[in-house]
Amino acid sequence: MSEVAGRAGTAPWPERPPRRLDLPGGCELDMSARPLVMGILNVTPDSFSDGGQFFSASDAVVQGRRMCAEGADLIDVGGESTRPGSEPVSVEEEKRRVVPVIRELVAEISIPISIDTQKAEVAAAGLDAGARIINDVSALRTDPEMAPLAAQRGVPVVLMHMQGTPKTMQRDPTYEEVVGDVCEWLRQRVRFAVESGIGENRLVVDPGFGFGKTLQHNLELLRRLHELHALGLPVLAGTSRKSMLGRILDVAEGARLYGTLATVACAVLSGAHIVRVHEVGPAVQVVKVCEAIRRGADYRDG
Ligand code: 7PJ
Repeated sequence: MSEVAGRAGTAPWPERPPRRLDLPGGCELDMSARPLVMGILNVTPDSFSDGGQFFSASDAVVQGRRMCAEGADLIDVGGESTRPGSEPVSVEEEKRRVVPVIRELVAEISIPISIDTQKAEVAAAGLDAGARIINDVSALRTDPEMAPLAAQRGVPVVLMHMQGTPKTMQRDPTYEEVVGDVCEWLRQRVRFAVESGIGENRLVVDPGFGFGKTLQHNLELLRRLHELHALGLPVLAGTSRKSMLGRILDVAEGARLYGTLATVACAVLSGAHIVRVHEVGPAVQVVKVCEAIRRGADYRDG
């Protein structure tokens, strides 16, 4: 039986096309060996699910260090909550939260840091502090200076789908056909990014779980995540602790780890290139095991 166990290629899951992302300074992120794990580091008093927990800069740095030790491939630092109904934060306040954390982490760890913001001035400060990727949940729509900034600095951008705005998005999300609509919307944002001078080798697409979507929309996107491969870019999936899990499990945000891991497994088998999670260690294990199942006995990490 052992020769059978070693044979890959008969799995029912879609292939994950190999993708690479060019970082500034001639580095690249390779997503062919296995999907990458992005750790979420929210430096906010009111963020989605770890509200207040990592609000002080030194606590955030400790958490970032821990994520790195647990095997994170990237860390996403954000200073403004985008939870449904949340209020915006000033540029100054957002910079004050994220810049010291990024600066300190960059001095200590070598994995790339992304700055999660919709504001070009905050992104610029984050890049000056050493971040190497922009994660903009508005897909370059909120701030007209964001696309020129990314183009000029030569940094990758995560383009995330959202219907509506964080304040209004969960009121009545409607789609003709959610996967097709999200794909088409992302295709247009990719075109805009490329026309703005951001190379295709510097773009990531993300269906934006929970951003203007019902539970059914989220589940459909997760089941059919591989259809986003048609865009020809790496696909990022962020489901960690989100309310879709609360709807299924009826548990609080802090008790959604197992549910999150089920979505991570599904995302990986559906072809995600990057998973964005709060709990890095458990997600790294899930990613490695899912990848080994897909590939067979020839799987080697790294
Ligand atoms: C996402 C995000 C996501 C990307 C947030 C939270 C909620 N960025 N920022 N994708 N979600 N790219 O931290 O869970 O799904 S905010």
